[in-house]
Amino acid sequence: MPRRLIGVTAANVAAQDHSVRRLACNLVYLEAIERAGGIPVVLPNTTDHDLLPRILGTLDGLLVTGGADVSPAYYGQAPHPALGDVDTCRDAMEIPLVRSAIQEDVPLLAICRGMQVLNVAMGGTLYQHLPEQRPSPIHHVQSGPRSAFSHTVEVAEETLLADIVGSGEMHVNSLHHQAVCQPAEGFTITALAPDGIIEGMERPQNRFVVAVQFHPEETSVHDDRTRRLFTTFLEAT
Ligand SMILES: [Mn+2]
Repeated sequence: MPRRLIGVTAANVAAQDHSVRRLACNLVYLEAIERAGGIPVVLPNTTDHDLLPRILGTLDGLLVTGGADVSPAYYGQAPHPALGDVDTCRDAMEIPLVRSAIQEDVPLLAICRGMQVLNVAMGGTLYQHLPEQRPSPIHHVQSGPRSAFSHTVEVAEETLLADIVGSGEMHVNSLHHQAVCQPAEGFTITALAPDGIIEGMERPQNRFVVAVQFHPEETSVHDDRTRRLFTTFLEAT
C-alpha cells in the first residue's frame, strides 16, 4: 500500500515585527505522522472554502492540531475576559473542513484545540477558561516540559480509545486552559480527568474519529500508548 497522505492543520501567525504572516505547525505533529508511516501535508487556511472538498478529496486522513482558542461566536457565546488569542481565519477553514471529514467518513485524529474545534463544529460548547469556570486542584496548564506527564485520565471501556491505549488509568500531559463543556450529539466520552474534565471523545458512527485533549505527539517518542494513537490512525486510513 502506498504511504498515506495526512492533512495537518496549522496556525496563521504574524512575524514578531508584523511584517509578514506565516503558517505555523509544530514539527512534532509531522514527525509523529511520519514515524507512524504516513506523509504529513500541512494545509493552508484558505479563505476560498469552495476548495475544501477538493483538498479533503486528496487526503487519506486528517490531523486537526492544537493552537489558539476557538472563537466563542461559533458556539453562541460572548468572549470571556480570559479568552486567549483567536485565529479567525483558521477557525473559518477548520470548522467546515472537519464537518466535511465527518460527512465523508475521512479518518480524523483531533488533538487539544482539534478536539475543541471538532466539538464546536458538530454543535457542542466549550469552557472558555477552566480556572474560573471549573476551578480544580489539577493544573491543566502544566509547568514542566511538554513531553512530561502531569495528570491521569480514566479511559472508558468498550471504546475505540480503549482498543488503542487500553482502558483504565493513563498518564497524560496537559496544555490547555479550555475544554469541552457540552459534548456534541453523537459523540461518546472516552476519557475523563480526575476532576471530571473531558479529555477524550469519539464518534462511533465513523470509521475513525478520535479526539484527545492531551498532546500525544509530544509523548509518542517515549510512550507506547500515545504512539499507538498515531499508528492506529494510519492503519484506519
Ligand atoms: Mn488536562
